[in-house]
Amino acid sequence: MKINLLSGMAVMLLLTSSVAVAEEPKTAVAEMTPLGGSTVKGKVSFRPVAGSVEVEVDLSGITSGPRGFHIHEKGDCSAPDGSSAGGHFNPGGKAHGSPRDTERHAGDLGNLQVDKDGNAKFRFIDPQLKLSGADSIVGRSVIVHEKADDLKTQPTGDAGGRVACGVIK
Ligand SMILES: [Cu+2]
Repeated sequence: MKINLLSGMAVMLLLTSSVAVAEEPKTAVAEMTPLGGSTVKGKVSFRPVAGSVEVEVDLSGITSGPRGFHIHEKGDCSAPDGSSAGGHFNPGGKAHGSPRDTERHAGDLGNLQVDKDGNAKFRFIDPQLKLSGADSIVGRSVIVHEKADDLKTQPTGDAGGRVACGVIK
């Protein structure tokens, strides 16, 4: 009887610790690969910072000017035009907007800041992204678009085609 009780407690401890590990990924990364004829590649990294998520962008091969980028709902970059990634990740059923709006898709990250050499290297804190739980971005994808996101046209921001895709792992 005593042995059964002890082994039961050990099983419970094991279950508790494995659940905790599964729900708290430390960081996540999307390795970005070009779509179609584009040369856009690099990576986008995510790490938890005080209840928010810090996003670090390190991309190259982008035509100059701001370019829309978002988290899309499916972690599938297999289609040559990136359509397999689906629409913007929008677990809250909200309207498209700016990353600074409260009414926005969770995946609305606005525009890449691109330098004259076609590189985008910058970081920012996003208050709506989650790396764990039901609305986690892990297993979804990051998409870079061919045009700027106007931050208002529904539901895409009129950002045009998709020039790079990476699954968030
Ligand atoms: Cu998009």
